[in-house]
Amino acid sequence: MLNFRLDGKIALVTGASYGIGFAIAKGFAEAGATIVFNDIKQELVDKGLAAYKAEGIEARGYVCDVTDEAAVNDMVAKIENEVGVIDILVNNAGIIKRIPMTEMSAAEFRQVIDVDLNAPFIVSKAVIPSMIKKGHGKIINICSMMSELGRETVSAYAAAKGGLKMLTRNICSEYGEYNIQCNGIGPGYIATPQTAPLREKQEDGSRHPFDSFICAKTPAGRWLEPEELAGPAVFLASEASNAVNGHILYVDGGILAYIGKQPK
Ligand code: NAP
Ligand code: GCO
Repeated sequence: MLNFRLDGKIALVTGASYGIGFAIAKGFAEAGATIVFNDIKQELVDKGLAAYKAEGIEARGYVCDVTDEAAVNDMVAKIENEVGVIDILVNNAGIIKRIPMTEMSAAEFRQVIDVDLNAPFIVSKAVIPSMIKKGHGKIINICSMMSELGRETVSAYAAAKGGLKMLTRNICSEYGEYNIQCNGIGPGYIATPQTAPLREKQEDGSRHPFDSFICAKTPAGRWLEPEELAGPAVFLASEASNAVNGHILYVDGGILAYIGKQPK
């Protein structure tokens, strides 16, 4: 039976107080799931709880740094006690540092790898044993254009998101036999606070050069909205995608298919 619904499912979306994580969690709630999220600070969790409430969603929020293995294990145990076994995990929490590689310290590089690559390993590792016992599970890793492409100033981010693509394939390879599907979503350029510096107007009121660059690289000629990731995420979280495993679904408005706008 074709089933895109998530009724009765418990979904943990990391770093989901706002932005892409929030939009995906909202989509899951509309499809019937119970929403659990975490963020790194209490003020972000409070902001998230208020935002979910305003949408009529009864979400549970936890303060947890996803790079801290002990804290993640504690949070997952609490969720299992207070809400139930996690059916769907979205590894969404992430950071970016836009610094030319030769000016970046090794500590800064490691910090990006820690949040964007090591943390999805830590959180996935924490939820997989209960998914195995329950007989199913869905893990969705939020990858990037930078899982495929390079660009100036994002060496650590590209290394982490490229690694996350391969972690996705490996979780699929290792746990597919337990009816666990692990896929990635590779968002294009999404209008969130993370990308706000790339869209800021110049002092003279003109568009940021990066803004024009991205619109020229996207067939639709625009930035995408976080809500546009919800449909693909619901699909990958639902039984309708049970045969899709180890796949990276690029939701990029066609950037990877396009050579870019021709000069006039
Ligand atoms: P974002 O600014 O990257 O927000 C993600 C959330 O994760 C924030 O609430 C952030 O808190 C939190 N976070 C950071 N470090 C954490 C940690 N150690 N533990 C727990 N939470 C932590 O927002 P976004 O743009 O919505 O991005 C979400 C994901 O999509 C990221 O993985 C990002 O790399 C990816 N992505 C974004 C785009 C885009 O165009 N926006 C495109 C492709 C992929 P703070 O606010 O304190 O940092
Ligand atoms: C950048 C980074 C991100 C992008 C995203 C693309 O170019 O600065 O790649 O900010 O928004 O990850 O998928």
